[in-house]
Amino acid sequence: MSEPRVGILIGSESDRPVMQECLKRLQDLGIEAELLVSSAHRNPEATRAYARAAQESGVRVLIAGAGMAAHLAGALASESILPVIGVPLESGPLRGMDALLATVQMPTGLPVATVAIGGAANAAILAAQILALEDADLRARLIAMRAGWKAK
Ligand code: RP5
Repeated sequence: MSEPRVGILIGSESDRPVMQECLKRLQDLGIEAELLVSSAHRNPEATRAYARAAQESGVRVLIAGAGMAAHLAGALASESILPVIGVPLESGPLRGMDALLATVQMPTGLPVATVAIGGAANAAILAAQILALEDADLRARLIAMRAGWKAK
């Protein structure tokens, strides 16, 4: 197996069921990916170390899924020049609105491409589209995927 091209981090084990869909979509498109739990708040050192080492280890896109005070995507963006996609997750009394605002409202210069609350599938597809800029086979698979939707 080759090195993962997409690194997916989640803030808690409780985020795994939703973000598993992101991993599955990537794998269905033939993209090597890994999904790890690493909280920006509860394990900041490991999160920082992952972000700093990601590009060197072959990762080309980072995806972060977190709920509530969701700073995981922003933490990755602050430590890496790789594109970062944020997935705000529904969790707690505000049901994802808190995570949406925490993820999307990044300061100028440190963007996080934020998808919808619970948008794990779109995060995977956006990551695939970024990788497809340099990968004609993947581009063909994405076009075929869209054609399949049209047929449905
Ligand atoms: C966030 O708080 C996590 O990303 C999760 O969405 C939420 C709840 O975490 P747990 O209390 O289930 O660990 O940090």
